[in-house]
Amino acid sequence: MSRQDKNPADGTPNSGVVTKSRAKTKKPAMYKVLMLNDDYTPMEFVVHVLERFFAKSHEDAVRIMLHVHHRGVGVCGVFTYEIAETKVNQVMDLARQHQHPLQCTIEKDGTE
Ligand code: TYC
Repeated sequence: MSRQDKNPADGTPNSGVVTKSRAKTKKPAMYKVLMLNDDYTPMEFVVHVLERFFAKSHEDAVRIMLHVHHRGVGVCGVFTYEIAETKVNQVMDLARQHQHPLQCTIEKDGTE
């Protein structure tokens, strides 16, 4: 029996079973970017925001905008915190530039 076949701690023989140990990687916490309805922001502007900052197709953007319009709130996407925060800032900055009251917030994603 060679040296490698013994447990270095106490010198007892190893089982010979090869086990793989992998460093534990944790998935990052994810955050939903939520869009809120209001009475003044034009529908086309919301669709544009969804296409530009959330890479939605025109059809998806219209669907999400109408969901928010009818239900009051909707999910634009799910991201790590830093990205979610950046998206919210981009949306709010553009809305402010156009003097629309559009509001966007972050909510921690429960699934994970
Ligand atoms: N309710 C707005 C309107 O009738 C449209 C709208 C949709 C505004 C979604 C905000 O997040 C929003 N012009």
